[in-house]
Amino acid sequence: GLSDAEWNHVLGIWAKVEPDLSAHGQEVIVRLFQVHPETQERFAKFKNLKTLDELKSSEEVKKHGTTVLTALGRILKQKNNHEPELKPLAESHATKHKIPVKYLEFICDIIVKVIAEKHPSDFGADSQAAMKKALELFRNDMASKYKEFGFQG
Ligand code: BLA
Repeated sequence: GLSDAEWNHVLGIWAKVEPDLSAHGQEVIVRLFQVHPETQERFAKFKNLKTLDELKSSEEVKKHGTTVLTALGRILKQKNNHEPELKPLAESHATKHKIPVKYLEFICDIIVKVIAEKHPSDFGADSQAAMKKALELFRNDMASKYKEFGFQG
């Protein structure tokens, strides 16, 4: 788990992300699709978006980015007592969307990078390390729940 100091880092930087959650979320999704195009293919609703311009100007992409970071924020705020939030997410991702754990790793790495770019002076080495640890916990718990739902991930 994370120490109290580490959770303070995680929730401290999250408080800086939240006022502009949708811009962060949009950037994360656009970057995910650019760096790992195979991830975009998982979204029936984004199949029509071909160019970077189209991705950047899509309200639906922005909306999905907001959904993702809102859910992640709720989970982080539970400080690892996230079972009630995590379970339905793991279920939909295991049985409906079928999202490999590898893709969760891709998006988590991008989330850290986007926060680092947008908040260079508030997201120092200790905060980054704490956030990476929290996201690793999230991913590991998703992976073990996946198995309970019969998805090897
Ligand atoms: C949908 N993803 C969702 C939803 C939530 C999240 C809350 C809507 C409710 C649901 O279907 O369960 C949450 N998505 C997250 C979180 C992360 C995230 C917390 O990416 C990451 C921290 N889901 C993934 C990844 C992909 C993904 C990596 O975790 C793609 C590579 C796909 N999520 C995905 C898809 C949907 C979805 C395809 C359905 C989108 C739709 O058609 O509306």
